[in-house]
Amino acid sequence: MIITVCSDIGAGVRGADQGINALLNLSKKSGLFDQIDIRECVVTFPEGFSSQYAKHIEQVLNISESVCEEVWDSRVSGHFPIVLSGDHSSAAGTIAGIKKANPESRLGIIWVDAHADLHTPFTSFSGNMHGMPVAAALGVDNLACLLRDPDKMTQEFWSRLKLLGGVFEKTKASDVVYVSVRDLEEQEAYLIEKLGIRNFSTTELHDKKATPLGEQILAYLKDCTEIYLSFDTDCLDGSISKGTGLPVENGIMPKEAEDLIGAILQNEKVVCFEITELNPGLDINSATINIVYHILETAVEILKVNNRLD
Ligand SMILES: [Mn+2]
Repeated sequence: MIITVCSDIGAGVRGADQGINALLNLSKKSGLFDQIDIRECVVTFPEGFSSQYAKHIEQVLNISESVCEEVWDSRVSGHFPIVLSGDHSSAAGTIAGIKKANPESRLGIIWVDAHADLHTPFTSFSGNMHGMPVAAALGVDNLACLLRDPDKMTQEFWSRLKLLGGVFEKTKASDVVYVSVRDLEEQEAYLIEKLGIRNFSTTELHDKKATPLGEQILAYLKDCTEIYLSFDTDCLDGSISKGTGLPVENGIMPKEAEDLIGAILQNEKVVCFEITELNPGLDINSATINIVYHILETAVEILKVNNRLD
């Protein structure tokens, strides 16, 4: 099942909501999603509360609730949801939906991204919500790195975001794996160090090669009963990821991304895959779109072969 989340409200640079249609248009031409159910999350909520500490947080919460419900419904009906989202803030909803469908599960998270997305309204300088979903999933505030003094309303909405899906701590830091995270702010670096989150660097990926690294990541998460794989377009090398809000050098090359995603999706513990932060308005000659579409194609083919996609 495909679940779309056409929102860019959590990003600093707007336009990632168009990335979903770009992928859907290519899929129509090739028939990639023929016979696959496509569901659309509700994203048209009124603007609501917003603050400099957490921009559009009420709308992000409402959209995340909608994502949570769709992913939950998909999981309890026995489907494998591929989530195509605009900005990465939606992942708080995706993770909540997976956990709500199976609260007893030990959920592992593989976060392939240039950024750790580990900020909170207490530590974020920009207040952009797409930098916060991993912190929300872990249920952390990171008060040791207090940079901001969010108002009561912001704190209340943040608490609700952390509690999405009815479970406070959706995953443990030891069950989170970063791949290619390389653009860290000091508050995030502090948490990664303090919580001991494993970050497989781009150099490790280049050296070990993508397929063995994928297997190593799965071995690292061997005690998890379910795994969520999140792919942020900006994990790709800055030279080929112009079509994303925050391109960063020293990233993943297309073939590596395909092989890595392919190796991970072979594991049946993986229950959901998300692709996010594709911004066609910034893309030159559709280079990034074509790369991301090819990764999506690879993922769909593997899941189809394994009879996991319908
Ligand atoms: Mn991200």
